[in-house]
Amino acid sequence: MSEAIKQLAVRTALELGAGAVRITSARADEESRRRMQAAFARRDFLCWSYDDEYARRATDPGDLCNGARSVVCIALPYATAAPRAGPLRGRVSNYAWSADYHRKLRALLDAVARTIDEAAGKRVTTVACDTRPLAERALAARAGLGWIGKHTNLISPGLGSFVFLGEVVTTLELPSDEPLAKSCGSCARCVEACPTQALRGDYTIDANRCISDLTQRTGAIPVSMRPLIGDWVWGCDLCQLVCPPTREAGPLGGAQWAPLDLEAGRPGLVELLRLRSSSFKKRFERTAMGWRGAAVLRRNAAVALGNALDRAAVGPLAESLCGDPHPMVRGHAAWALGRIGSPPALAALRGRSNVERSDEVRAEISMALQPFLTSPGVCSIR
Ligand code: B12
Ligand code: SF4
Ligand code: SF4
Repeated sequence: MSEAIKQLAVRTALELGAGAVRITSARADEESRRRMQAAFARRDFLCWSYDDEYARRATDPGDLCNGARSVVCIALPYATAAPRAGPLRGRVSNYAWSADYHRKLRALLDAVARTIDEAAGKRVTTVACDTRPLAERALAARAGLGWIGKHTNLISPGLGSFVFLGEVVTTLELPSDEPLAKSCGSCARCVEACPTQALRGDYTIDANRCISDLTQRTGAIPVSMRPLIGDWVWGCDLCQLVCPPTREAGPLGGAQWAPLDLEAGRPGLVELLRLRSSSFKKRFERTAMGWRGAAVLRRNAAVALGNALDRAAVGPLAESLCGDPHPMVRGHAAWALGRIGSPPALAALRGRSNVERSDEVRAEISMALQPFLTSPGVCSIR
C-alpha cells in the first residue's frame, strides 16, 4: 500500500512538471543541525534571524507536522535562456524573472498532497516550500534528489542546480530512497567565479558577501561590496552558470519560467532608479522581486549604474541624489556619482552637500568626494 502511494505521488509530481522526486524519512537530522549551528556561530547569515533553535526546528520535519514519518522531496527545474544584455540595463537572476515561483511550486505541492490524502482516505500531509523553517537542501540531499555543491545549492543529476525545492511532509510511512554517493570532487569553478569570495570551497558560504543577499537586504550595502556587485539588481547566478552539471543540463525550465518581458530579466537601470511604489506594484508584484519594496530596487539600480561607469547615468543619478525620498537611495546615488566621476557628477555632489539634511547621506557625499580632494580645498578631476 505505501509503495503504491509513493508511486502515485511520484507520478503526480512528474506529470505536473517536477524534474525529480525522492522520499526520505522524517527523522531529525543531527548532522545537518550541527552544520547549520556551526554556520550561525561563524556569523555567516547576519541578515537572517537564524539561531540554534531555528537549526533544531529546520532539521526536524516533525516540528512542521506532528507525527511526521516521511518527506516527499521535489525538484522543479526553472532554467531558461537569458534575455540579451544592453547598455544601462541591470541583471536579474533566473529565479526571479518570471511570475513568482512560490505560487507555481505551491500548486504542484498541493496537488501531490491531495493525491496522498485521497489515497490515505484522510488528511496526512503538510506542504513546505522556501518560507517555512525547513533545511530543504539537506533534506533533498538525504532523499537522494542530488548533492549539495560547493556553491551550497543542491545539484540534481541531469537537472543541475537551477531547481526549486519543495516538500510534502506526511504522517504515512513511505519507502525511503538512498542518498547519492556524489560530491564535487576537485572542481572549484564556482569558488573561482564568485566575484565577492563568498564561497569558501569547503561547501560553506559567507552569505553576508553573497550578491543575492546584498541585493535583497533592506539596509545600506557595505561600500567595499558595491563595486563587486556589477550589474546585478536582484539575486546572482554566477556560481551556477559556471557549474558543469548545471551547464550540461541546459535550460530545462520551459516557457512558464521565461522572463515576463525584457524589462523583467534585464531592467532598464534609469527606469528602475525612478521606480515609485505605484508602478512598483504593477511591475513587480507578480514576481519574486516584489517582497522588499521599491526603495531597495532603486538602491540596487544606483549601485549598478555606478558600476556601469557610463556618464550617461550622471543626470539620472544627480536627480536621484536631489529628489529621492529615501535617504538610503540618495546615499547610494552619491556613491555612484563619485564612482563615475566627471565634472557634472562632482558638481551635483558638491551642490547637494550644501543642502542635504540626512547625516547618512552627507557622509556618503563626503566619501564620494574624498578621492577628488588632493589637498584641502583643491579638487582634481579624474
Ligand atoms: C536564506 C536563504 C538564502 C540566503 C542564504 C543562502 C544560503 N546559502 O543559505 C540568500 C539570500 C543568500 C539566498 C540566495 C540564494 N538562494 Co536561497 N534560500 C534561503 C532559504 C530561505 C534558507 C536557507 C538556509 O536555511 N540557510 C542556512 C544554511 C546554513 O542552511 P542550508 O544552506 O539550507 O543548508 C546547509 C546545511 O544544511 C549543510 N549541510 C547539511 N547536510 C549536509 C551534508 C553535506 C555532505 C554537505 C556538504 C552540507 C550539508 O550544508 C547546506 C548548504 O550550506 C532557503 C529555503 C529553505 N527553507 O531552505 C532558500 C533556498 C536555499 N534558496 C534557493 C535559491 C534558488 C537561491 C539562489 C540561487 C537565488 C539567486 N539566484 O539569487 C541564491 C543562491 C546563493 C547561494 N550560492 O547559496 C533555493 C535553492 C535550490 C537549490 N537547488 O539548492 C532554496 C532551497 C529555495 C527553494 N525552496 O527552492 N538564499
Ligand atoms: S550567488 Fe553570486 S555572490 Fe553568491 S555565492 Fe554565487 S557567485 Fe557568489
Ligand atoms: S562548479 Fe564545480 S565545485 Fe562548484 S558546485 Fe558545481 S560541480 Fe561543485
